[in-house]
Amino acid sequence: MRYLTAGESHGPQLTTILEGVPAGLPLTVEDINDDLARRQKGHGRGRRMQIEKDTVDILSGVRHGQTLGSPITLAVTNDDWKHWTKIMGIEPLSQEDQEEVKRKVTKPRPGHADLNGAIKYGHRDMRNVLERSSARETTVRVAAGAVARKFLAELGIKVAGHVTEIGGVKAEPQSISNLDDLKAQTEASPVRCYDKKVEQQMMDAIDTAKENGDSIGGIVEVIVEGVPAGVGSYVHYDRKLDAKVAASIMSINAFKGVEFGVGFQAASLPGSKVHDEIAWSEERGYYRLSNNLGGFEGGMTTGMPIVVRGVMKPIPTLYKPLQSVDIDTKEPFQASIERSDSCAVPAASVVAEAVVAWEIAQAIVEQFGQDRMDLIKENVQRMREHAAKF
Ligand code: EPS
Repeated sequence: MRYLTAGESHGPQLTTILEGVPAGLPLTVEDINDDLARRQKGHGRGRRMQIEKDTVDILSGVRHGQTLGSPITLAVTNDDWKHWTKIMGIEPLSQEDQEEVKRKVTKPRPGHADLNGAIKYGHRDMRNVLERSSARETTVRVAAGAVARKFLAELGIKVAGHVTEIGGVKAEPQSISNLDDLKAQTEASPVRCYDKKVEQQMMDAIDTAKENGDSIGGIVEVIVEGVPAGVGSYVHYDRKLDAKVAASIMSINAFKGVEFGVGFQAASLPGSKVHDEIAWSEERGYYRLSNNLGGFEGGMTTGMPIVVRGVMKPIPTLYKPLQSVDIDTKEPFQASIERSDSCAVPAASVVAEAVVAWEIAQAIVEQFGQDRMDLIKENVQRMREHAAKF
């Protein structure tokens, strides 16, 4: 399976085409709209989210509520487009419009794609960069991920994401034994955090950042339960599933690092405190006595929950001026921007769920059969039985 996305932040719509989704998967717009609505929420979002009411149109690949195996096209309309029809118009500009649209973006924001993208593609108007590098694009990645989540649910695999840290305020670590409970708790939280004790502190940190014209980042965690052991491979660098999951997290706008299980703490722990001891029971088959490695050994799943975290830097579009250089005049200036989110970590946890769900679904389709949902189900079941008896 693979997908491409297209669309500018203030263009008419965002589109994704999903290729290779097996035939026979039940799919409706509700399956996708639920996740789109979840991505729009979160304390710290800016005014744009009041303009948009993200819902999907399924334009191909589904008939009578079932996938066909043909490419699935998903589209989300940008409601803000109506305010940008001239600036973002598709047709060449008329003489009179040229004056209005002349306001080129020549002042790159530190930390954003603006300057490097402009140098790379030769754009003297950096709007040509920022429109596509905007995190608005994650809308359709969440739509693609919702399809993957539906596929995984058919195989008894659950995916949940949550926020563990915002602006230095950390949730108390607790062992998570039930993803449905986690989902219920975090769904009710404006910062998607299970720890009620720090929720308010996180919101205060966001409010303070906003008052100061600043932004803050944080850490999100995604947990995937029910993946059979042995998905992925150790035989080649590009078949290691943990590497693919890591890349998917790093591909989310503003993400700067990834860890699995105990992650970077492993640097300071002895091997005896890191490696998960192996046990076997009639009921569970093989399992680990701990899950410090976050569900991966040797690029393959262990059958334990996958636990992956990503760190998001503060959003670089700030009200607080930062030093930069105008690309036309080469004069230094203090960048000051009008509209942005002060924190999008809660929304990013929904995006992280989506990209991880896609990678796991893609690995399963590749390993257990490509075309038909019924055959994939049988093959996954066979693999589970094989692992239990092994
Ligand atoms: C973004 C800037 C803001 C965010 C946007 C990402 O949009 P605008 O420039 O229209 O105010 O709201 O995120 C979304 C629109 C979204 O759907 O998540 C940026 O510069 O990356």
